[in-house]
Amino acid sequence: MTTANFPPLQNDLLLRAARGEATERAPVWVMRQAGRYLPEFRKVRESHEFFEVCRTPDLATKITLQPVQRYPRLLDAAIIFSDILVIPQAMGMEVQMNPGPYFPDPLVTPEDVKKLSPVVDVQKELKYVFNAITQTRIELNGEVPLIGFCGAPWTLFAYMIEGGGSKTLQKAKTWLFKYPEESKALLLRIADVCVDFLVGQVRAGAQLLQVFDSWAGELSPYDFSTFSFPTLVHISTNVRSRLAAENLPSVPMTLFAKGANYALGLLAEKAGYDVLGIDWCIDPVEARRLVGDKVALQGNMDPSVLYGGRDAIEAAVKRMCEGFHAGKGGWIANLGHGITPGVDPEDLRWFFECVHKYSFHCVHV
Ligand code: 1CP
Repeated sequence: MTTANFPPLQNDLLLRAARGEATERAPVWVMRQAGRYLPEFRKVRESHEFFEVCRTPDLATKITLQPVQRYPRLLDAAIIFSDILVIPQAMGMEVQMNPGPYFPDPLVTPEDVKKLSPVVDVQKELKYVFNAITQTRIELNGEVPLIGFCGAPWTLFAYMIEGGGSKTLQKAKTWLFKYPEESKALLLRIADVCVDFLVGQVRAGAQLLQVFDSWAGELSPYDFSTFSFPTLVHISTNVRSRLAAENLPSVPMTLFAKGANYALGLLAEKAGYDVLGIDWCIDPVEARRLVGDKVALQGNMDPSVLYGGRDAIEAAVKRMCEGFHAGKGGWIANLGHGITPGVDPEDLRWFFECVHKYSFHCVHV
């Protein structure tokens, strides 16, 4: 099966909004939509380890499709079930999930970079993701587009050095400030793997690509522009040129630099992405003012509103729709970060219904 003979796409709202085009309503999906809040997800996880699911295309496909099947005609995208940490694994590091990410042997000093594989054959190491994407794309049968993704170099660098999640990122920041040149070299090395991985995902059937820089907000504006931003540009530039050179579809690209609202102007102007994801710490009107009409926006309801009941959800969605509609440019409705465990799946359904109801006049011409 090649990209050319996948089943035809029946719902292109996401792709049109990502390109800044007019849409009859805002497309909607949520980050981590195939996750622990879903009983059918937890059921699969009872008998399969997290990375086993990622590495088994039948299971990854099944889980990717769960929210699409639960919310027919309400959801406008699927995102392949995987994790950002498959890149450190492909680079030769061991990563466990118990229940958060844990690296038994993190990078402590720049000497440890020698422990990484000198050359990463992404096509081989991450073939299981490519196979899952192709299988999912076939089984989706064109119902909604499929999103591929990777972690941004700064966020992956932080995990590889911290050895897991961290509140302060003390170890990763020690690297930045004590070994800036070695840090930049490692960040670029990760960025090159990201490029191969994203291009491979399009080759396998991904129709939009999202880069997650979940820890961008931990950096000062200066450090973000010094350490993270150049790698994000490296990724967008090289992915686009490689897609063109290989005659692959020129899919839209989204950057979610969580917490980097201070950098929205710079990102819209110079990062080379079609869509910028935003968290809930910035008002949509202000975000649109900062980015102008250069990019589409994605976001941004606080995921915790989903714990607040139907009235709270409806009021927040209405406000969000009004905010994003106030300006020109495409908008993809989403949460401002991943959906959290414990949300009632029926409350998420209500979120989708409210987006459909309040964004119906989302026409920017
Ligand atoms: O046991 C489980 O099932 C754990 C929960 C879980 C899930 C559902 C993890 C562990 N990863 C995932 C899937 C996942 N991760 C997806 C799948 C597609 C989707 O439905 O959205 C995606 C896109 C990710 C991306 C990811 N993983 C990010 C970036 C987005 C974000 O939330 O900021 C990050 C930071 C990770 C690392 C990670 N993986 C899992 C957890 C619990 C974490 C975060 C841990 C931490 O706080 O440091």
